[in-house]
Amino acid sequence: MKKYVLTLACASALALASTAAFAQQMDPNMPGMAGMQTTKPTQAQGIGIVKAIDTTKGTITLQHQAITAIGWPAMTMTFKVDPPALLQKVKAGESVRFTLHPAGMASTVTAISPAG
Ligand SMILES: [Cu+2]
Repeated sequence: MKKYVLTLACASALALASTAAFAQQMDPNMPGMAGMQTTKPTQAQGIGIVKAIDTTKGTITLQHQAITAIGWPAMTMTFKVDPPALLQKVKAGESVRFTLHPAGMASTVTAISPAG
């Protein structure tokens, strides 16, 4: 009698374990799986100093601080500005806050204003 109960308990433990393993391996729609995907931010905020403005090309050269949201170190680089009219709002030598649409070296400044 006692042996029968033990065997039964063992069998259900095995059944439970294999069901759990199956669910983990086979269900890609589990909430846990979706949460593991990292989403890239579509915009990031930066702070920097205007080094140069080119209204003909519609570009701005910024010596920007690190932008941790997208893993960028501090550096000086030239950005396309969209819309180009944003270039009227700032001057070379000025400290600015800006919004970036991150796309590596093709990143675009989509908003900019004097940091004051
Ligand atoms: Cu940069």
